[in-house]
Amino acid sequence: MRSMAFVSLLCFAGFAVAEDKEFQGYVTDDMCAAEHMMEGMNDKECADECVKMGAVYALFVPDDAKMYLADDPKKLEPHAGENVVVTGTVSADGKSIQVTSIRKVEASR
Ligand SMILES: [Cu+2]
Repeated sequence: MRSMAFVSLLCFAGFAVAEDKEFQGYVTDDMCAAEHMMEGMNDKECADECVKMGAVYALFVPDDAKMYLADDPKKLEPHAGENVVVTGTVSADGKSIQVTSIRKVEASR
């Protein structure tokens, strides 16, 4: 009987955790978002430069026409300018993603 109670407790905890979602988009910075403004630079160079000037890496998701910040922008840094799928959960305010994993994808914009 005791073990039964333990198992049902575990199940309950499982439901309380927000579900991971996949976000397909590309890594940019929060200053440029969807469009990079600096001429003569590719997306990665622009994002890197913007971050040097105080921006943070962010994920732009074209399907949502929305930009998300990451819980830790450093997780996005190695993927600057790349198309990626980020797995994670959205924060309560909907502005940032608690990143579980990031994988690079070949995708057309
Ligand atoms: Cu930029």
